[in-house]
Amino acid sequence: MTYSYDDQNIFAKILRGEIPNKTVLETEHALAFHDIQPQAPVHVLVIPKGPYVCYDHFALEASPEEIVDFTRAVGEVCKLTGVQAGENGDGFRLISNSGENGVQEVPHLHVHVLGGRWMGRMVQ
Ligand code: IU
Repeated sequence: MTYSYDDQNIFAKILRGEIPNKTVLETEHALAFHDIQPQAPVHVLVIPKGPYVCYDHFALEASPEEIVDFTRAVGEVCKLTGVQAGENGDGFRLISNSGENGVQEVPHLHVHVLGGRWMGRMVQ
């Protein structure tokens, strides 16, 4: 499978420092920042620094080091924002819209961390 990465997408520009962001956490392979249109009291986007289009691109082609760093960054963001599910936290929801049917708007992998309110049931 081939993935075509557009380096002019908005998150690529954020990673290059061309557009400001409200950073929550930066690691060797990941950046987390507040979504500009928050859908919940906590709404943070976590992105890998590498040029990965969508979740499957990252999961299938990123190095183990990138995957571990990114996964840990998501966990750290949950703790930093106080929405962790463990340690008596209230919990959160992770979403990664991927591709057309997933209604992905920005073609650089991002995981939404949503919390701070009841998120509702996704499947009835
Ligand atoms: P999606 O999963 O690709 O549909 O989500 C893209 C998100 O990126 C969406 O929640 C936007 O509010 C968010 N976003 C942003 O945080 N900063 C931006 O400059 C742009 C979009 I454009």
